[in-house]
Amino acid sequence: NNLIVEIENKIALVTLNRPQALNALNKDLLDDLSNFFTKADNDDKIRVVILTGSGEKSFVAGADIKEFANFDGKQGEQLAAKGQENVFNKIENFNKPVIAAVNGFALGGGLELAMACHFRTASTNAKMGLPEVTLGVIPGYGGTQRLAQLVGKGRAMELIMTAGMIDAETAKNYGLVNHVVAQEELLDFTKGIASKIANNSSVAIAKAIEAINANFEDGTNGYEVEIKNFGLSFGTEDFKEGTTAFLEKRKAEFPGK
Ligand code: DAK
Repeated sequence: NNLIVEIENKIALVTLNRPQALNALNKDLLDDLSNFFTKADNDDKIRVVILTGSGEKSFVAGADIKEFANFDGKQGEQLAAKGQENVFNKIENFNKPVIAAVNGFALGGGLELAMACHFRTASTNAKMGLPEVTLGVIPGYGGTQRLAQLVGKGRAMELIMTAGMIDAETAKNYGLVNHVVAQEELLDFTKGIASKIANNSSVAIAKAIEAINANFEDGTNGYEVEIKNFGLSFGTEDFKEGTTAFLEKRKAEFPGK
């Protein structure tokens, strides 16, 4: 019940569903997310994933404070490593596009989850921030890294140090979200983007995700990954279909192979 998954037209709408705690991330919800992505990887019915929060108030209001309040240093470090590997990095490196539809508060671990997605849309009421230092901790699910990548080092420093919250328009100006729309339009708007993506070559998209992410990996030359993946694209059925359809002046029907 922590996760509601609805699949339609090759788009999986995944709703984080703990409304009593503003969808805060507890262990069960993180496990469910991890399991969902493991299964979705091999599910041909899914080409794009949209993550959103239940209710009208919150995407995810952070990690569940009740749960982590009693952790010690060792547990904190282990759980950060496990969470980053099983959920946040898994989403970032997922070979199908993952879009966060930020429908309200995205705080702490909630903003970290949205930032692990490939890009973000937001409703006008959305509020984003990393308030960890008000609790005496720092972001532990990749927030110090991804916020600086997305908005620049100076803005990330200020947001994390002040624990400030920014509204959706500011987030768009910062490049943290790509689009801001009215709340009642958010899901349809985001599904519209997802269906454009779903009509394109899923094989090519997977290779593009890998190449774009390579720029942010230590010790990896993104240009080399691009060259390799560019070459690999030529052997695919999607490439044959895409180029043939263009030459035959018809819309491509990609097999996704
Ligand atoms: N955890 C648990 N419960 C939460 C919660 C959270 N993060 N956020 C909200 N809730 C609960 C509230 O306690 C309240 O429950 P009841 O009292 O009704 O039982 C219910 O949701 C409704 O919230 P409010 O009554 O507070 O609603 P308001 O509209 O008045 O305020 C708010 C909305 C979002 C401004 C407020 O709820 C708020 O400030 N929430 C906490 C925001 C926050 O500080 N989040 C945590 C950031 S730190 C880790 C890795 C990462 C992290 C931790 C550990 N490890 C690897 C171990 C990350 C840490 C963070 O995310």
